[in-house]
Amino acid sequence: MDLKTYLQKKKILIDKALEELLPPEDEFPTQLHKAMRYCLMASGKRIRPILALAAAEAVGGNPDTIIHEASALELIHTFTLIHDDLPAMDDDDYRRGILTTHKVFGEAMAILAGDALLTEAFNILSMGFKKGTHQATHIVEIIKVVADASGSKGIVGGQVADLEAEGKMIEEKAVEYIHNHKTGSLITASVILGGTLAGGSNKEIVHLKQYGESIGLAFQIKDDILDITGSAAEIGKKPGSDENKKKATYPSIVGLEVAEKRQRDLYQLSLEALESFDSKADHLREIALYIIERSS
Ligand code: GRG
Repeated sequence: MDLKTYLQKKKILIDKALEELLPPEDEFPTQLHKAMRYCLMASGKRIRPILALAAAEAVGGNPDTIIHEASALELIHTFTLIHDDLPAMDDDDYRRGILTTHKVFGEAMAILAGDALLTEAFNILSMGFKKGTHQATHIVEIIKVVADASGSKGIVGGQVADLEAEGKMIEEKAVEYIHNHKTGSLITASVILGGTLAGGSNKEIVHLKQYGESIGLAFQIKDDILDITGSAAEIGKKPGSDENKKKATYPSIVGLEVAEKRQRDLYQLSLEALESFDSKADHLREIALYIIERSS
């Protein structure tokens, strides 16, 4: 199966799980449930859940057994998008090709929909114990990994550094901190989650973490590049917004050419991290290439 088909098939599985996991729109409080579904069910690549499934495969596990936990990652990711777009943060009007959640439902409801997605994600992560689908130790481990990736030393820390860097000329190391935290941490957590739930060894998890860190940084560098080179149809929002907001991005600090070289180097590093894995890790290898070559 080529990667395009693989990504499409996995996206269908994740979309189906998300549909089942979220409260229906007509359940009270209906405005909240509508707002939670609005951005979540819009077209997203679902790359974080797919990475979790591919990591489960890489350690010889059955990805079908971790669909719910993988989908929880998409709830967290969507929550960060909704809050990132708020007037108090990046103040964006479009996301995933549609108006942002606060533009449609108002700011208060967008904040609350994000809050509810985040808390529901941890609820879903804990469910495997009650259902008896996963070992309690694995569930506790992944909850810690995802909580660490989300908090002040993860996404929130990266977002704060990102907001503080607006309009400033900062060092490459500082942009790397922003990218590794606001974006890389959840991507790394995704592969650790998949590997852990599928019973990967400590050594395998260490290598998956290295892989995640490389592709996580590469993913945000590509995001920066697409904001310059992509079209609105491809990226689902207005291009050039980083420059307009004077965001500290990789290309703005080191130039487009160096940024492109850096992501190719990170791709190589991600392959090296997977050297001890056999062909079961091929989807992870192919996804790493997709990350630096994608156009959306
Ligand atoms: C996690 C507690 C907690 C708070 C969040 C708002 C915030 C704090 C952080 C913002 C983080 C953020 C939005 C980072 C950008 C990540 C990124 C590259 C988004 C685009 O991801 P894609 O390309 O988008 O995977 P799709 O739409 O395909 O899912």
